[in-house]
Amino acid sequence: MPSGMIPSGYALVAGLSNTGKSSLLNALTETNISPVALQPASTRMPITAICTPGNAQICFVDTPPLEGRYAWSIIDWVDVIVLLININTFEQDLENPVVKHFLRSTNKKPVVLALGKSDFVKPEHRAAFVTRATYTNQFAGIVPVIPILGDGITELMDTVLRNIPMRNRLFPRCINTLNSKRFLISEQIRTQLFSTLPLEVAGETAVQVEETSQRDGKLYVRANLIVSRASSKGMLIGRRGQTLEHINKLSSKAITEFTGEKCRLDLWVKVREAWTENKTALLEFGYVC
Ligand SMILES: Nc1nc2c(ncn2[C@@H]2O[C@H](COP(=O)(O)OP(=O)(O)OP(=O)(O)O)[C@@H](O)[C@H]2O)c(=O)[nH]1
Ligand SMILES: [Mg+2]
Repeated sequence: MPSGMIPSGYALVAGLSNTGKSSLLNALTETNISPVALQPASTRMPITAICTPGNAQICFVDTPPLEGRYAWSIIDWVDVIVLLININTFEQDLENPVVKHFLRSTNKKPVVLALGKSDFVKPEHRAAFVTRATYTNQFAGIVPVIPILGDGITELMDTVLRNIPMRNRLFPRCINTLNSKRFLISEQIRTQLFSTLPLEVAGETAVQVEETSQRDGKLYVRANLIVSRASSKGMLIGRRGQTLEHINKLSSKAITEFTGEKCRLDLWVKVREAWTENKTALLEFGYVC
């Protein structure tokens, strides 16, 4: 084998909405890079995190739910697919037309089945679920996982690693993500909107990070929350600015946890009428239209 060759490649994390894909990416890469949320379809663009088990490199790609089209579009450039399906519903979910079609589209790439939310099943019963799953498809591995507790993560990592090809290093040693820091910070803020605002308003609010810099030993972030209707502005700000202050507090905490730097966040609310119906604005704010 030529010198310099190491296991280096991409692993796609795919699954139906709210199965725990972002939680899984964070557990695999021991980061908080991908925001986790209670409500479905919270991830809207891929989030990447590169980890280095041993001398290897794996770039995990967290994707929006399979019900959308993003995960499908990158099948061709990944080496392994981790399909995350909840343990309790895996038989029905593997019969779901979207999942079936996705599995047919994987072009013979190795697919590792991760049985998520395994805490819903007693530990002594999990092996039986794995056995049942082996009869459903030709998986490169089947691993029960509980991302929020870290259970099954080492086994899943080993299974993925076995399917990563040997090649020259794909990623420079100094990087741990392919996303920009501004984008990742904007996603941390965007996720907090969903736990604070009515779903409809949160869904129509874009986050645009305008500045990240160092000030007084802290990470300074200035961001705009862009609403699509003037009537939503008041809702975002709240009585005497209380709602905005709450969003600021939650977001600063999330950014600090993600970056490891104490954050000072400056949030501004702006109106851009009907931006959700404007293709240029959608692209500008990072949405696939
Ligand atoms: N009980 C339990 N909850 C989990 C587990 N993994 C994730 N969750 C929870 O499931 C919810 C969704 O988690 P996410 O990681 O955001 O799920 P996702 O698949 O990325 O969601 P979308 O991006 O919206 O499709 C959150 O409330 C998580 O805390 C698990 O193993 N067990
Ligand atoms: Mg997600």
